[in-house]
Amino acid sequence: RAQLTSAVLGQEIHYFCEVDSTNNEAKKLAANGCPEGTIVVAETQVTGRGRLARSWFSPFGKGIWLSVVLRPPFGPMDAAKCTLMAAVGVNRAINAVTGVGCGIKWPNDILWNNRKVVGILTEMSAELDVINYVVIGMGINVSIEHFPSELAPIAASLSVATGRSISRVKLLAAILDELENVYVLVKKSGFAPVLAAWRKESITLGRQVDVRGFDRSFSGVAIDIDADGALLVKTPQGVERVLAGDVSISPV
Ligand code: BT5
Repeated sequence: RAQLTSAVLGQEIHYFCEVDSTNNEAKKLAANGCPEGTIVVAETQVTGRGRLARSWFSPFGKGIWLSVVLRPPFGPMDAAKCTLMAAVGVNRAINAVTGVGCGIKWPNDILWNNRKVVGILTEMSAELDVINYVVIGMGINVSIEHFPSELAPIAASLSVATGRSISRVKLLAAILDELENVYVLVKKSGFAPVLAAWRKESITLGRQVDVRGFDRSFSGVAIDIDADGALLVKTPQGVERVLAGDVSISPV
């Protein structure tokens, strides 16, 4: 705590050596009324999760496995944009602390050299049109040198990207600072400025993409995100709007 400079995020810290998933712990704490800004960090996760019941590789001491509890004053429709907001904050912190050039892939990945260094999983609890809490889970690969074979071609860590060791405490402090900055900005001015920042840091826009949605698949050029954070993809049939799904970027 002494090394953190954020005002609200990280005021309450729950640190675990081992946990099932920091998002699960954060959701329990949030449901029990923990204050906004409470964070959960762990050295390793036994069942770290991605979206759609995928697993997240979280080796001991080699990453920042982090969840942040927010109690935002906006409605459930805006929760998906929290992922984009978090991506902007984390990307800024990474680029500031490590100097490595990372970019954001819609909606929830930060990539270096086409390899994933960060995944973000936002989960929410809401009643009618009021958000009870949002948990933003972030997995940041800091010093993983060896990935399991299925991840080796698609994943990377920051120490490998930069060729030097990275202080997890420094990076965590920067992430909480930057996340707090973007969150304060959203509360003050709405999502438009943060979505504008997202566009600048995106590596998806302007690229040929393959979209695998829940019920459809197609290809086209990613041209923009709209005010809801949905990806707009231009296809020969017209512009398709993708609110959730997986996108792969075709090699140039
Ligand atoms: C994500 O899902 O990228 C969200 C990951 C969120 C992880 C954090 S860690 C702290 C918090 N607690 C949790 O339990 N989760 C959050 P998705 O877009 O569905 O991507 C998942 C896919 O990424 C997997 O199917 C693998 O292909 C790949 N993957 C798994 N572990 C990885 C890693 N460490 N680095 C890079 N890619 C990985």
